Amino acid sequence: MAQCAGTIKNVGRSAIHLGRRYRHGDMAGLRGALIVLEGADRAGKSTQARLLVEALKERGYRAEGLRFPERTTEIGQLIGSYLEKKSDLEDHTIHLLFSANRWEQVPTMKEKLRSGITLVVDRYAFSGVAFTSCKENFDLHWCKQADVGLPKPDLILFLKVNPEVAAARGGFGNERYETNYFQEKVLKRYFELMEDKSLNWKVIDASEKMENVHKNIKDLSEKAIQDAKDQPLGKLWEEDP
Ligand code: NYM
Ligand code: MG
Repeated sequence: MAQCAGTIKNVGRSAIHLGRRYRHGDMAGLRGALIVLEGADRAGKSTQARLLVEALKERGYRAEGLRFPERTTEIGQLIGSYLEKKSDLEDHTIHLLFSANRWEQVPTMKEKLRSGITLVVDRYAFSGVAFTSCKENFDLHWCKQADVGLPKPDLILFLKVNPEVAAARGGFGNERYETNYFQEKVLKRYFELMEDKSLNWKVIDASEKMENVHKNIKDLSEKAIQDAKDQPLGKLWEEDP
């Protein structure tokens, strides 16, 4: 009898568990959302990405964070050494390595999205294009080509921070590109990329208090998860406007 009661209790519990999982995706074959954070250095991308993953998990979603460049892979180590100025690489070459560093993660990303996991990505192809296209003799069109066909983000959060607030957050590090002059050029490129209305860009005022920025990001992300769950995953820049 005791055993029987126990069984009933367990059945009840797993039904609740299944109900919860069903609501948030994977049991019905519903996919997770691909959410990207972009913005200049010191905009708070990494902090907000971490807070977002934690908040989504707390609310019962399956969510994981990733970042580009992913410096731990072999390609990522070449990139890391370039950014730290320990090595020099020809400009097209490093651009293509940044892109390859994304492509090498694509099978894992697709698998996770398919299984219902929402991915929160700290920088993506938009960083790749915004940074390289600031170099002499590079244009946006060429810079986009290597990333055409990557999984298309369901939401791109652009963290916009005014220069005074960014300055108050501390100085730049010593990596390549970490100068005011370069970053200002990068921002202009981001704004050009944001004109592409086939992508779901949202500009976030990241000069506000961390908690307010977080709430804003969390609300937009939950909506994106709901909207994406029964839509096929798109391909980035396949139909170039
Ligand atoms: N960066 C990042 C690029 O130039 N191209 C890319 O494709 C990506 C993903 O690397 N200054 C630049 C932007 C950053 C630097 O990024 C390292 P982080 O988020 O500081 O690790
Ligand atoms: Mg940095």
